[in-house]
Amino acid sequence: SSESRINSFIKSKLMSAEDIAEKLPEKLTLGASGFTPAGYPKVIPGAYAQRIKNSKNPEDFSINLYTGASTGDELDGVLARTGRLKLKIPYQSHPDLRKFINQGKLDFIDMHLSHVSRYMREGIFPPINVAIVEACDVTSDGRIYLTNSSGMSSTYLALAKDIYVELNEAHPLEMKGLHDIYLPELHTGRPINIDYVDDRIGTPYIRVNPERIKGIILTNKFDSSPGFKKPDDASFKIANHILDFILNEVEHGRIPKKLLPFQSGVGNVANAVLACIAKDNRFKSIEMYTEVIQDSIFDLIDSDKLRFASTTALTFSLEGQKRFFNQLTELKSKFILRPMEISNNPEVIRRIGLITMNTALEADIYGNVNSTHVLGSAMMNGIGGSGDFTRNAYVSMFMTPSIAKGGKISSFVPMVSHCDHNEHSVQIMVSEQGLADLRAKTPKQRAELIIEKCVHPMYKDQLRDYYKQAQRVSFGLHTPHDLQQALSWHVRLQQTGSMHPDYQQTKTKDT
Ligand code: 0RQ
Repeated sequence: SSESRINSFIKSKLMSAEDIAEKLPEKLTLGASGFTPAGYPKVIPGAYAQRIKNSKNPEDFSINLYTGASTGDELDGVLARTGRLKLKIPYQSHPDLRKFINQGKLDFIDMHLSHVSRYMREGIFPPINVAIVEACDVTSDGRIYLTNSSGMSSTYLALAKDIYVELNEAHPLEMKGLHDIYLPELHTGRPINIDYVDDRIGTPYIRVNPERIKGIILTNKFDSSPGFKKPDDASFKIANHILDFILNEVEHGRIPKKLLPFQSGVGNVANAVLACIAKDNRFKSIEMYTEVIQDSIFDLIDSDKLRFASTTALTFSLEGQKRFFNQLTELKSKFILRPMEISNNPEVIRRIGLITMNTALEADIYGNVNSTHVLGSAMMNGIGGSGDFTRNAYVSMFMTPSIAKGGKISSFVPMVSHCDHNEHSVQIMVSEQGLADLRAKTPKQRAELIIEKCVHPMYKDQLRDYYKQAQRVSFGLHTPHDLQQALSWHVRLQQTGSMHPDYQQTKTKDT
């Protein structure tokens, strides 16, 4: 109950959100808890935005916002809409943020999540003056117990001059113990001692000097994660190709019978894979070493297949959060939340050996993947952890529906308009059409496989024609390209609204 949670230390620090907002500097470089809409501060940012709104000189304010990943509207959205947000690091997916970034009004640095902590600690970014974290408990000796995500909190708390805490009583105190906080030393290169997904190497809390905690507010709010969207037909087809592939690898002894831990990105397809594993009797016990766990984990729990899940965030719908809290006693032994420097750490990923599954916006015939930039120029969300996992995976897979926007866009193109994951890191390509195993293949063999297995029938001939033409005019014949035509599909999309030559843009009344 709220009575037992509020110890004398917390009581001595209690403030209102408005009072805290008044104390924050006008030039604010904020390190906030939260990774996806999970475990982020939900009230103080709104109070600060209100202060800016009420101010006679709003242009005196400027905000740099550092988080774990994207967060909820109460942080990312609210601060974006002040118009005073100048810099966002390292990931976002909020429509308002995205709009400002693509209008060129907001700086966004898109980076591998595993690099963020080091860059921050080395002082490469403008220094943090304030950290705000959501916690479920704070002790008088300065132990802070986080909520639904770990993200960057340990780094930001270590670096910030002033610390403010949103003590969120929606989270049971039993959350204490879920986290395993450990930050590798800089420059020493000592091993991070995680050999198995369930190894613990740190503490269940972040310890700070209690004098740096300048204020605490009480809240009682669930994360505003979007509801759980049921996977669509294409996602289930992709999932089934992936399961068949994994079982074939087991048969050939390349993946052990007890499988390898999975990493999976967010979204439709990732959820479908877990739903299919839950239903498929050939899969008995699953481990996850990943950065985001979504509601689809409940399918594995209900089918008694979840052995263990290591993550940096629990991104549950409202129902999912309630269920998790209700079942915390039994579920706690199956989960660890780690700082994102550890959940995404290349050393650990490589040692454990992961099957990674991430989503592409588009891929080219040679297996280069664009996960971030529409038409090479407009930021979607960011690379997030997909690069950390892909590059270091035991088996790295990329999945995408073969077409987007009802067929106006082919997800498979002659040359990607931006490259996040290059041909050297991408091993398996999957669409609802089929799966291409690109390992130990030459570029030309990869092109033939991708065209044959992954491309939608409405774009197959067009891509075959490109590949033939490329072989005729290419400068070199190792990775043939027709440089005049390589980005012509994107140019056509920008000019006509579709990559398909037969598409006639239907003019709307107001154009
Ligand atoms: O837009 O809904 O308006 O039609 O992109 O596409 O198919 O719903 O897929 O939600 O899984 O997102 C790559 C963006 C895929 C995501 C990306 C349009 C499409 C739709 C979304 P509409 P889908 P998803 C874990 C790991 C990078 C970070 C990452 C992502 C919308 O997975 O951000 O993996 N990944 N992190 O219509 C233009 C194309 C398109 C296209 C699809 N070629 N051109 N638009 N769309 N293909 C998470 C973290 O790291 C925190």
